[in-house]
Amino acid sequence: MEKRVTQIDDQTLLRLHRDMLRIRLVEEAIAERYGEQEMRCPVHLSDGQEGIAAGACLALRKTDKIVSTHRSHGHYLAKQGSLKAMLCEIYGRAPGCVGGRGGSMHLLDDEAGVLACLPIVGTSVPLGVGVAYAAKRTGEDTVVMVFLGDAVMEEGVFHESANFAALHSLPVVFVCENNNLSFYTSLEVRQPDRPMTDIAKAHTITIKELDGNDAAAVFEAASGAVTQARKGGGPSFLMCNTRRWREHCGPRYDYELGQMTEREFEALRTDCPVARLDAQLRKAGLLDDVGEETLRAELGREISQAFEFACNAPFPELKTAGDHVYA
Ligand SMILES: Cc1ncc(C[n+]2csc(CCOP(=O)(O)OP(=O)(O)O)c2C)c(N)n1
Repeated sequence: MEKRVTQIDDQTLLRLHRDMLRIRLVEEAIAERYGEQEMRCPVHLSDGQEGIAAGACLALRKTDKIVSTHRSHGHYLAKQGSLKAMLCEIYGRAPGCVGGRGGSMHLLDDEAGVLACLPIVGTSVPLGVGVAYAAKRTGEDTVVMVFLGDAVMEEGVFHESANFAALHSLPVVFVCENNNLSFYTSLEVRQPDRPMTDIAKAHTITIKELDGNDAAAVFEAASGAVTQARKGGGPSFLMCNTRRWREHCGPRYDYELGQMTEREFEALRTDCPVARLDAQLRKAGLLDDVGEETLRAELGREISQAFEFACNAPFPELKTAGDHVYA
């Protein structure tokens, strides 16, 4: 068996691979069934970005908390949110994690530490910082991980919150998924001559820029940031570079919309976080064809059962339509 370079133990590498593959298969199944028109909410899929969700969340304890964005499925699943509750939510069914009223962009799972997923760009940041502030004031041993897209750096609330987190040395880890795009506008157009790490540096936060398609690297960086936060060392900002494969919102691939050529898309796909770790595990003798088939079959069973559960679950009762409405 060949020796690996990474310091991460074998079980952790296998777990990272499993978590990424699970996210990929769930989202592929969503994309495949989306055209049936039974899921009536918008979906922002994250194929190509799974390394960040899996690597960052694995650095957390169950009691730690995350706040996510509109592109949230990967974070929710990596933090062990319930798959059945997530699919019921996307199908608008009563056992959904917010009773079938919120859809894909409003997932939460208290028990797993998924506090909220929020569709308004930038709002994951003040919410997470507020929770970290509360944890610090009450002496609770909790680290809060805040996921944000690169477009959030262009919202004033990021800067106010990051400044506050630094001033109060809060136990928070900002994980920026830099997929280079806000809808279809690239960073080169939005922020010419202004590297985002420089923007974050202004808040005197510990900063690390890394390859988001390397789940092991994300895990290592996130573990360091979480340890620092837990010890009272204050916030970190991890800028994880990646690319999304599908359209901004919906099941199609970007080349199908003419946003890139098929050739460019194929080039993007050669840097797949799942395939990368897969190859590494095989090289190290930790995974082979049989192992991979067994894993895919096991995940496939779990996923089809969860879809079946969601598709057969009841819709919320009409008489509850006014519940939780404060107006
Ligand atoms: C405050 C606000 N402005 C605009 C939008 C519309 N909007 C939805 S997603 C999005 C782009 C977000 O880009 P980014 O945060 O980088 O995440 P990505 O979609 O690339 O994962 C925008 C502008 C919004 N939801 N909220």
